[in-house]
Order: sequence, then structure tokens, then C-alpha cells
Amino acid sequence: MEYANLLLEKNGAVAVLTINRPKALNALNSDTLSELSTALDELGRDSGVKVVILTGSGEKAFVAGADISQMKDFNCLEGRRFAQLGQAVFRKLELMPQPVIAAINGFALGGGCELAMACDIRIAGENAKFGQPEVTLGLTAGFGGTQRLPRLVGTGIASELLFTGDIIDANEAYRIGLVNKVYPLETLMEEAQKLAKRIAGRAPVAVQLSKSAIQRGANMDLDSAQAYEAEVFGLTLSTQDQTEGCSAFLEKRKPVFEGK
Ligand code: DAK
Repeated sequence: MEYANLLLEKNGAVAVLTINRPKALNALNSDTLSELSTALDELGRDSGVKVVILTGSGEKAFVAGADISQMKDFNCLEGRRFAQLGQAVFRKLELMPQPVIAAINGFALGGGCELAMACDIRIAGENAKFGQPEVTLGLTAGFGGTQRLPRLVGTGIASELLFTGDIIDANEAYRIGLVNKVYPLETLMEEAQKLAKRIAGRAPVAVQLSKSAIQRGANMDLDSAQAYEAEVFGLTLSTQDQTEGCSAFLEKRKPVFEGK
């Protein structure tokens, strides 16, 4: 499918989804969010795709936020609809079967930081900048930032970022645990691909069930989450990949997983 504001490239088991509005620093307007929703559905249905990399077009921005030019004229109800659209798309990222790696190649501000936080793993270029500057615009974060940022970095640091709107660089983002790794921008996509291929080489059903246990378990109490983990673990024992993985270990050879 063709998208006006996205590029979707599938290469074997890894798909690269690029937000492609470089002139507006890849800001998210409602059309882009709707396309993102459709693209995630398409990828989620594609059993050939094992890992998705999400990035921004150009060398300056991952996503510089929700589109301020569109947002400024919203009335209350339109604002609520926009927030609901963004929240639904970001939740879709968390609940789609495949892991999603955010390759953050520049500004990840406001909705851009929130988009990165909805991905499973974040790696950043040295030029990346992060922040939730909504309060500088008279807004609150509207795409889950008040919820995901404290869960990722703790309430104190999240509150400071959300109350000040301060922008932090990639090293500070690494220090507070907002990103897993920082690379020179020139090697960011190569590193993202390496990581994606490493994950894609593992048993696909087990990887997807791990994602499900992490994401769904995060919203459960410990007992319910562990019960879900036990169900998920039991389910892996019904897969051919589990037989292959354990046999390969005992036979001292590399496993060949088929996602079955
Ligand atoms: N929206 C729209 N256009 C943007 C944009 C954005 N977020 N960010 C940049 N652009 C556009 C600029 O207007 C400019 O367009 P032209 O003037 O060329 O037409 C072009 O991208 C290049 O930007 P600059 O010329 O400003 O580039 P600089 O290198 O000088 O500065 C910058 C880069 C990232 C520091 C600067 O562009 C900037 O501060 N951008 C705004 C960053 C920001 O504040 N982002 C957070 C947006 S607020 C909610 C739902 C969602 C949200 C809140 C509530 N509800 C419904 C309740 C989320 C809010 C946000 O994300």
C-alpha cells in the first residue's frame, strides 16, 4: 500500500517504517496518524515481518511533535479526538505482535518522544534530542507522555521533564534510561538493522509472546501478570520452534526456527 506521509520498506524479516514529512520535521498531523494506524495493521498481519524499525525522514528529526499548525485551531472536541487517535495508534504499537525498535535520528519532542516511548526498544543517534515541551505551548502531553515517561524513567525525573519542558540530549536520555544505546548518526540505522536481525533470528512465536507478556503484564498486578506469563510459557511448549530450539541445544547445533 502507498502512503502519502510514510515510507514502508520490507526487506526479509525486517520492515522499516519512516515518518516522511521532513519539511515539517516529521510532525504528526491527523492524516499521518491515520496512515500510521493503517501501516501498523498491515505490518501486524504480515507474518513474514518479524521486527519493525520506526524512524524519521532526514537527518534532523525523528518526530518534532504533534503538528502545532494543525493543533492550534482545534476546539475542545477536536482536541479530544486528536488525542484519542494518537493514543489509539501508540497503543497499537505496543500491542502489535512484532517488536518495534525506535531509531531516533534527531528531535523526539512532545508527540515524537511519546511515539518513541510506545516502541519496545529505543536507540538514538548522538544528535537526538528529547523532551515534552507541551507546557511551553500551554498544553499538556496528550499522547500518553504523562503515563509512559514516569513508567520508563521514574516519577521524579518524568515530572521535572513534563513540568519544565526542558530538552535533553541523547547522553542524558541514556543516563536516565530513556534510550538503550547511543550511536553516531551515521551508524544508527546499521545498528538498528543489526539489532532487528538478532531478534528476528530468535524463535518468532517466543519473541512475540514475550512482547505480549511484557506489555499486557505491565498493566496487571503481579499475581495476574505471573499467571499470564505461565500461560504464555505453556503455549510455547506447543510450538515446533520450542522442540527445534531445545533439540538444537542438546545436539550442540544452531536452531532453525520457522515461526511455527
Ligand atoms: N509542528 C508543526 N511544524 C513543525 C513542528 C511541529 N511540532 N516542529 C517543526 N515544525 C516545522 C517548523 O514550523 C518549520 O516549518 P517552516 O517554517 O519551514 O514552514 C520546519 O518544521 C523546520 O523547523 P524550524 O525552522 O523551527 O527548525 P529549527 O532547526 O530552527 O528548530 C525545533 C527545530 C525542533 C527546535 C523547532 O522546530 C521546534 O521547537 N519545534 C516545535 C517542537 C515542539 O514544541 N514539539 C512539541 C509539539 S507539542 C494533545 C495531543 C498531543 C499533544 C498535546 C496535546 N491533545 C489533543 C490534548 C502533543 C503535543 C506536542 O507534540
